[in-house]
Amino acid sequence: MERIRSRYPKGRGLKPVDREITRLQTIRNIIIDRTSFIKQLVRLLDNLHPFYWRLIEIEFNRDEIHKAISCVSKSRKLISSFWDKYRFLLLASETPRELRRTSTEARGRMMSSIKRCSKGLELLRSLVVFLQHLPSINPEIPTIIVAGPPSTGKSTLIKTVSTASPQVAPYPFTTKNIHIGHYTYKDTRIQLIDTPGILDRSPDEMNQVERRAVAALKEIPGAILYLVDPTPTSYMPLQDQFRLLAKIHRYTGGKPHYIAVNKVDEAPDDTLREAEGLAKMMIGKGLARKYYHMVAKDHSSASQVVDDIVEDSIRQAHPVSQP
Ligand SMILES: Nc1nc2c(ncn2[C@@H]2O[C@H](COP(=O)(O)OP(=O)(O)O)[C@@H](O)[C@H]2O)c(=O)[nH]1
Ligand SMILES: [Mg+2]
Repeated sequence: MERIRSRYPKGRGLKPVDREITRLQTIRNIIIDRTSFIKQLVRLLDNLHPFYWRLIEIEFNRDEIHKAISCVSKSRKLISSFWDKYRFLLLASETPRELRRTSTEARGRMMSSIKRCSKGLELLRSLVVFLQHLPSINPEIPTIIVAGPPSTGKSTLIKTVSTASPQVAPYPFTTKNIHIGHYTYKDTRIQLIDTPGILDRSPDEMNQVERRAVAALKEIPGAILYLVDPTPTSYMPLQDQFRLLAKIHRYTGGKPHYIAVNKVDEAPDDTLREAEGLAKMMIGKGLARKYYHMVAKDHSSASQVVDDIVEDSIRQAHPVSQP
């Protein structure tokens, strides 16, 4: 509305009828121009992966989004049809009074048709801003989501195996970041995701937003790699590390889970044996498929684990098509 006011042509030197037509055209152009994002937005939302929808739905109501879009689309059509209709009525006006009356009516109808959508436009504006700040996770490619208590070596693993340094992106609606690394196994491009502060603690301790942000990860195809730390300086006792896996599993279920007992270069033998026993128990309970020993700092050890997970889970679910 401000834009319309500031760009409203004075129409000096024009015939009254031309002046009114120019004014109407200005209103039409501004509204159509400023709402043209709607087409792109519709195309984008139509093809949006469920992962991103789940994130959107943490803050936005899907029905309200669709209502806002339909309001704006309808208003755009109406405004175009008003323009078609009223420019002829303006030309056909026989008296200055009729010209003024027709012009006022035309402007009023255009403005009110878009004003009806002002709440919706507000909503769509924040949606667009939200979409622009989404982390660049590609939910179409096989993904290993790295989970586990703090200091178990998640970031180290991703750094060791990634072809480039991992990207860090804010995770919507949380204060947390998401780290994304890339890896290629034979012809398969793999994405590795680390979510510090999210998959490293019990969902019981999370607020609702964080829990829903975790739940959104369910929509990404792939596997969960759960790291444990069997060294004496671990962040939490070994038993608790495995208990946490069981808790997280409720939120990440549906994907194959793998356990990597990390830092075996520094782990005492008895703790390693204990970790092995606990890992087997988890597999027995159906909470994990396999377990590995790993040294995340070591490239060959880390990539062996990742390769095996790819072999075991991801390639079956996403067969690589022949070129
Ligand atoms: N000895 C040893 N230390 C490791 C290994 N992997 C990671 N670390 C160390 O463990 C600490 C925590 O690792 P980090 O990757 O930050 O853990 P995160 O909190 O799970 O991301 C760091 O000091 C790493 O250097 C490993 O395989 N062996
Ligand atoms: Mg980390």
